[in-house]
Amino acid sequence: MSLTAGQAAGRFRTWHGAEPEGVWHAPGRVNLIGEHTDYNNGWVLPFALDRGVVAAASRRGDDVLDIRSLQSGGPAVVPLPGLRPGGVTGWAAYPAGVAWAMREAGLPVGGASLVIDSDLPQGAGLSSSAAIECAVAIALADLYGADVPRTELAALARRAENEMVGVPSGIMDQSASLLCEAGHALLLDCRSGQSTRVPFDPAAAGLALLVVDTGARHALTDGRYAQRRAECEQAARALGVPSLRDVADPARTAAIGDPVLARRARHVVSDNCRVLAAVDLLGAGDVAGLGPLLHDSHASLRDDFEVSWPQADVAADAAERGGALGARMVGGGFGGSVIALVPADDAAVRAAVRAAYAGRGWAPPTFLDAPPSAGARRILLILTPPPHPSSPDPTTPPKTFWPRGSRGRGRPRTRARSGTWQSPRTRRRSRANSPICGAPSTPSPRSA
Ligand code: GAF
Repeated sequence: MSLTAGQAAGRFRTWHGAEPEGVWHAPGRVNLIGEHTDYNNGWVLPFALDRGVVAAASRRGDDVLDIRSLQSGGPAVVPLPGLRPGGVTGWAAYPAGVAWAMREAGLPVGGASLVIDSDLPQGAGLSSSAAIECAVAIALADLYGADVPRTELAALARRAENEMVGVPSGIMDQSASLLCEAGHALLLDCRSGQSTRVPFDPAAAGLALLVVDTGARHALTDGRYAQRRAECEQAARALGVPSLRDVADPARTAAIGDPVLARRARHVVSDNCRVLAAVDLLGAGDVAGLGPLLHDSHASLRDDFEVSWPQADVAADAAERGGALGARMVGGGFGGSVIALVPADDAAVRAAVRAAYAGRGWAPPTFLDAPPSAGARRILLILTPPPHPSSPDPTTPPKTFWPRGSRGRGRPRTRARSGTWQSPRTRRRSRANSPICGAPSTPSPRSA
């Protein structure tokens, strides 16, 4: 983690003339597999990055959010009373939307001064928006003693994105940021909300997950993500099911008359199958077995769901030619990053991708290591009560926040409702809602 609590706290001191009450960190995510399945009530398997967003924060007594970002300028000054969707636009809609959603849910959240710093590239498909939302959510929850379970905090952060920002995203990114644990991926059933930690240690298998930031930027606000979501809903209606999660066999999607909708559905159904196959492989200790699943997922996103982009196709193909066991685009698509399962010594993979880019006259891509890392947490508690002039009462420590800090510095008291991983056989027995997956949808030709 290149971000430090000290840096954010230092900037807070400069801008606000006082110590923050604390500093919180929320990570970005990589989704190992299961793309565009979350809003279809399906399964996803993300893990947290060691990069993310920090929020240095203090309460204010005036019901105003003063939000500053080292990346986006500011400040944005947002009065909370009367705040409605549409009331804030641009980057400040993410943190303001979180405060709005928490208050809408009846949580005792008031004004705050927030300084936000990030070491996640924006628009790289690594969930930089959700990391902002989640850092602000845990900061406000801790500051105001809102003892809300992490799963509910994820739902509120998603509501902020859906209603204040206007992106109809699923629940994956916020859940990953808030619920993931180091050394694990998170199997999330997006219908029941149940989450299961799945041990994921590529290094123990002599492997690593490499992120290739392709340099092409995406924005979920441009309407194409929403269009895919609408197409999935149409496809489910055509099949007479509540959601595409309810389709077990990718072959069944051929019954949809519209060929575009049929392909969209085939991607979702087959990627759901790939998530469950990936979990079984990890349970059997076969990390290398993920390679073909990544390859097939990319082909499906490229050919059936049509959310890939030229740099992703070139990077995924070059990575595999350079020795990756499998590679695929990650996130919503139309720009962003590719992940590749690579040998621990990945020099040949990086060289192959660089060469493919150079051959097309493209600027070189950026590579990021992606060790499965910890979820959102408080990383600094300032033990001296803040003498902030606008605090409700600078002489009185907050009743809920400080006692909690004195009980333990580690994780906030709110706990993820996640289970532990079971053996594939046990889990298969208990997976009442699982589809019985058919053969992979499309054996995939590589891109040229
Ligand atoms: C974006 C969305 F925010 C997620 O909810 C998910 O749909 C993803 O795209 C695609 O899997 O990150």
